[in-house]
Amino acid sequence: MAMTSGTSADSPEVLILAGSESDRDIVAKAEKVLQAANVAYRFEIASAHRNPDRVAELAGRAAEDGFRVVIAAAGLAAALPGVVAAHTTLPVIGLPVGAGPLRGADALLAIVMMPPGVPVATVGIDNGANAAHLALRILGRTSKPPGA
Ligand code: AIR
Repeated sequence: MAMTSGTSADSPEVLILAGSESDRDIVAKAEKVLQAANVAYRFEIASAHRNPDRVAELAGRAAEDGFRVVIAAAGLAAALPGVVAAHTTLPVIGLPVGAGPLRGADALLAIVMMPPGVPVATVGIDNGANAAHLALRILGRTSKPPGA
């Protein structure tokens, strides 16, 4: 189901954050995989640069809210996954979005180059499906690649 902000079911285990509504199509690839696996998630738009307090609040209470893993999608100077990881000890999966003139190379490097002790697991540019597959593995669920 498509959500700009909302929850696919009670007690969602996956929190999906995106820096902008413009990241929606990439996030949809992750949602599709989670829906196929029957894993509940909540999706919110929150930008590390435009709404830093909101990001800190969502990430800071994610564990006590019952989430077990966070997927954070952003393009350009994609600070979101790293900032989320700074505010939670939950595993964070960074999803670089291929926005702007550098087509995601900027976001990929920003997301993957985290300082020691504050890890972010990073998937390929625009690879929303792999972000969800990795989340499923962290949750101990099986996920099959297409065609398997
Ligand atoms: N972004 C939003 N706030 C901080 C960043 N890095 C990213 C979004 C999106 C891109 O900037 O994640 O990929 C463009 O956002 P917009 O809202 O201008 O379309």
